[in-house]
Amino acid sequence: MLETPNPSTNPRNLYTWCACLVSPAKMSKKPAAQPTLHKVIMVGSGGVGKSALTLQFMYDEFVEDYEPTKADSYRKKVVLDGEEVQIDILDTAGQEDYAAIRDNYFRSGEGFLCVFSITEPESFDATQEFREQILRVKNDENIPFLLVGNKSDLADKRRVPLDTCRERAQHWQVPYVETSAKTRDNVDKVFFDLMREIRSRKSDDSRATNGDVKKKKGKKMKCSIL
Ligand SMILES: Nc1nc2c(ncn2[C@@H]2O[C@H](COP(=O)(O)OP(=O)(O)OP(=O)(O)O)[C@@H](O)[C@H]2O)c(=O)[nH]1
Ligand SMILES: [Mg+2]
Repeated sequence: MLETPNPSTNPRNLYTWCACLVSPAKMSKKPAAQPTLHKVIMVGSGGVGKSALTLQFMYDEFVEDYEPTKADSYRKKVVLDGEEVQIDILDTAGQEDYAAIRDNYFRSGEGFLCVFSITEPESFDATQEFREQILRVKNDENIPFLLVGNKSDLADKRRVPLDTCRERAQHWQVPYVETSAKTRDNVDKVFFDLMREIRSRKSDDSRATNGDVKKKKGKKMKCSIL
């Protein structure tokens, strides 16, 4: 039969009992630092492969069936250039029925994978609208953003010329990458490249903020002398 430790009679049990109540993490003064979180949003028309890319990245599997998404979110720890970080992926709905709720989702994003299918010119045209909506909501021309031409395995069904895709990306001054959620080609690349852009953006922002704080502090001191 198992005995309940009695701290009053056995000093060894006292230690065990205390250890049960207070976990080592709580006993230490500094809480363990959480890995940096990078928030990525998948955007693009219905059926272009946003969910397939996300699921391939998350679980290394390709889903053949098409089930339109409402909104799904995923989180995973990854190692980005030697640093452990967390990626948070919000896979949004491409179907027009859900267009009205996009603003709210876009607001929370730190970086965007704007996906179209190289087999479907309408989905390429739609990237223009997605980009405009993102810039409007984020109010930031330099928001981390990749243009992604998916379904590169279907080269014989290609209907958006490579040059046209590159031109648009060049015009927007964003990277252009072709992926296949089916073969996994460039899947890791687009998520990792975007995280690098987000990381570099965050470090620029924090430098700018520190600069502002110093400036403000300087101004404050001047005022107090006057
Ligand atoms: N051959 C091929 N098929 C793909 C690829 N990516 C996605 N598909 C297929 O395209 C269909 C639509 O993919 P989804 O990932 O569900 O599309 P989605 O962009 O998430 O669509 P919504 O959720 O409606 O916005 C599915 O049948 C997928 O299997 C790809 O790279 N190659
Ligand atoms: Mg989907």
